[in-house]
Amino acid sequence: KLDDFPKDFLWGAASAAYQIEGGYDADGKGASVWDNFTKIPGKTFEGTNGDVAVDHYNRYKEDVKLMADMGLKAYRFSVSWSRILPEGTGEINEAGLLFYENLIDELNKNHIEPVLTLYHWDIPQALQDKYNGWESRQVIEDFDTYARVLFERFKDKVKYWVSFNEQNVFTAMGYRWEAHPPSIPDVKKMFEANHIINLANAKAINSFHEIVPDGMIGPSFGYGPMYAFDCDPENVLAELNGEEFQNHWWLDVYIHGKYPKVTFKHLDRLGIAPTIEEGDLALLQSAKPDFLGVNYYHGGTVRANEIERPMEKEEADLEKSFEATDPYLMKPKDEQAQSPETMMFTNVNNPYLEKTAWGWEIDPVGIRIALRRLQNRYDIPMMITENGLGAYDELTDDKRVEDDYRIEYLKTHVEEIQKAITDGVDLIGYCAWSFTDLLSWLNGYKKRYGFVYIDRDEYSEKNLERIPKKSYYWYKKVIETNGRE
Ligand code: BGP
Repeated sequence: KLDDFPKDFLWGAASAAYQIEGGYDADGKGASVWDNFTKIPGKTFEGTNGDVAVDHYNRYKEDVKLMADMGLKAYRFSVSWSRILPEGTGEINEAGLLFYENLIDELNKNHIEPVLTLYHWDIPQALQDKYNGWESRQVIEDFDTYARVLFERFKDKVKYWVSFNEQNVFTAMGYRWEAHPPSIPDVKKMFEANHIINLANAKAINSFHEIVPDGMIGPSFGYGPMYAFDCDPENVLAELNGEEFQNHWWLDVYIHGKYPKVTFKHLDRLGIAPTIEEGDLALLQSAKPDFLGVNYYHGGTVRANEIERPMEKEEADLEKSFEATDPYLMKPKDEQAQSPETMMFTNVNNPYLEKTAWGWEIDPVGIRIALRRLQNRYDIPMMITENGLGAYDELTDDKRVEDDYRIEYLKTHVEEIQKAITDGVDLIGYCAWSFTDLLSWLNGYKKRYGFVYIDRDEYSEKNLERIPKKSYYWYKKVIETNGRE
């Protein structure tokens, strides 16, 4: 028999500033790196951008009304740094703060718990220009200043805060796969910038505990559990390597303030380990998050690297079939100069799992495995801060979206988290990605995730009408019955 969901479980939905707001230069906002990146020819995704996005900046009241009608208990959104500090530092833009204050007030009025993300990938362009953004230690100070402005302003209105969204993803996309700004393929820089972000995260968490002692803060990590291809001990070892390299490399730092030894040594041998200065480890160890945000989409399956052991034919086929057009799924290329995975593991297809239209594995049991592994290793309260299905939704002539596939996806994941809770996992909430359709970073507007359809496409904003999908009514029921449906 399954345990009930906790009484005050936070049934939520999530979003990010650049993906929904629009108003890219409204009311004194400065440019972020994403405002510019999507306009570089050849870098644009379907030639579209977030200038208008789904116009949440002007329509937030309508959106919150839809959330309230649904009975949503929590709403995760991110603040655009350059709306608050157009130059990244210095002058505060009151109009920017006011936008978020109005949004937060509207949420609170409707008994929807705001979950505020400080950083969802949109560093001010001014700081990128000034000192290459996350590559400079100056950003630690500047990020802290920005975070403190928000802590001070919203300390009585917001209890749950997320520091960084998917640090693992935006550093890899930005410094390896050339898919995000600053689009510099240089793994040494990636590990250096990543270390600086760790320090910025720790410093901001310490400031938070000083200013908002009753609140809760944590990073949201993009976690994918690693599976061994089979029980060949070499492959099990590869799984161990994959789990450490892809996951513990960040999580151990967040929770314990230290880098896992095997990966550090490995990177050191390759000459790409981050530079640890005096005082760094003390800072990392001083900051403990209050919860861990977990973004879960899929895991990964690995086998021993070919260098260690030649592949069987069947495995070679599986490996060959692991080719993806989505850079999120790219595996290290041979020609990639310093591929740090070399000697550690090789990604292969999981023959047991179906995939989405974008090649992402659909693996509901994986969310239970994820929560169990994280509970076991870190023993900290967790919140699922993202989970959802990207699909090509069709609007019928009478304006309905019959997204039964999304219901099926979410339902099976919710069932698995209930099992995880029954197992003993300390889970405080579940935020589906996303509330409305929005801009997918690499896929434009046609990869839809929302409970609410937005009538726009890549090139035309049409009327941006909001149309609740079938899944909207399904989730409303889930919330009403606290997960029983
Ligand atoms: C996560 C991001 C989200 C969101 C989601 C879906 O990595 O934190 O911002 O975009 O993935 O990704 P995509 O839009 O690429 O399908």
